[in-house]
Amino acid sequence: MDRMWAAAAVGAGAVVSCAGAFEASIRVVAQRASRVYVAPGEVFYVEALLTYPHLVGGWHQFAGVQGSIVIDGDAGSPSNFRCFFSSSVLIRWGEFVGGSRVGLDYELTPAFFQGGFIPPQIPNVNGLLGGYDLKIDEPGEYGIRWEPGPTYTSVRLFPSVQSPYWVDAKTEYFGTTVIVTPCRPDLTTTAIPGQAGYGEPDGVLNNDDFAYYLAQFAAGNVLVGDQTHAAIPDQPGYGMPDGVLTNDDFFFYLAIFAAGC
Ligand SMILES: [Ca+2]
Repeated sequence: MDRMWAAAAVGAGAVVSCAGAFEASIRVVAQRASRVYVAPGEVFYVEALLTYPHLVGGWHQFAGVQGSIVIDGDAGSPSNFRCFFSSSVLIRWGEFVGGSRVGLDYELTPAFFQGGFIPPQIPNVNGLLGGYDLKIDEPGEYGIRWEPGPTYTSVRLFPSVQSPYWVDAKTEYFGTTVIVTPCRPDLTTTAIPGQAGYGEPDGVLNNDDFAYYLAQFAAGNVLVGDQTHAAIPDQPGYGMPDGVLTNDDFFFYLAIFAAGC
């Protein structure tokens, strides 16, 4: 066994001194993004992606994962569940509860260790834990996140499929936000901060919405101001927030405001 593994194993909470080697993340995205706007009933694609350092030389050949893709209020109706890894004795896919996928369970039975991912042979690769199409009819803002399972509160890394040793990786979780709206430029009820309905859409598009956007944009509020990646329709990323606030966002909002609902 590799010396780093000898120092770090086994499932006993041993101190890990090799920074980075035992870190992992699980990221849930919608339409590949951490924030997305959709119309009521519009189908969008949800994925949960696993990342961990797949180091050349025999470490981390296997990752154990357990958990669920959970949506606020279990909203929506899903279809077309798929997984990069084919279904096998290693993988139990769980069930849908509304739009949530509950019990997405990658667990080997009946061997002496549990776990379930053999990554492609590429360093630091993203592995698709699971993905599916989802549609939500009710307007609102919905968080979608990974919820670790009862047994594995983090990603477990194994040096090989057969190994009885493992390390609980330091695992980061990232979620996504889906904004379901029948009228995207409708952002607020009033333009006056502190009044009821400030920052809450009311189904009416008027100058208050424009004033509200302008104020949020000027204040550098990325969560409202960031609306698009590209400036030109038909360019990749048009209408897709990218986490960066630029003048393109302002001109995009201007365009959708002028187009009306
Ligand atoms: Ca409004």
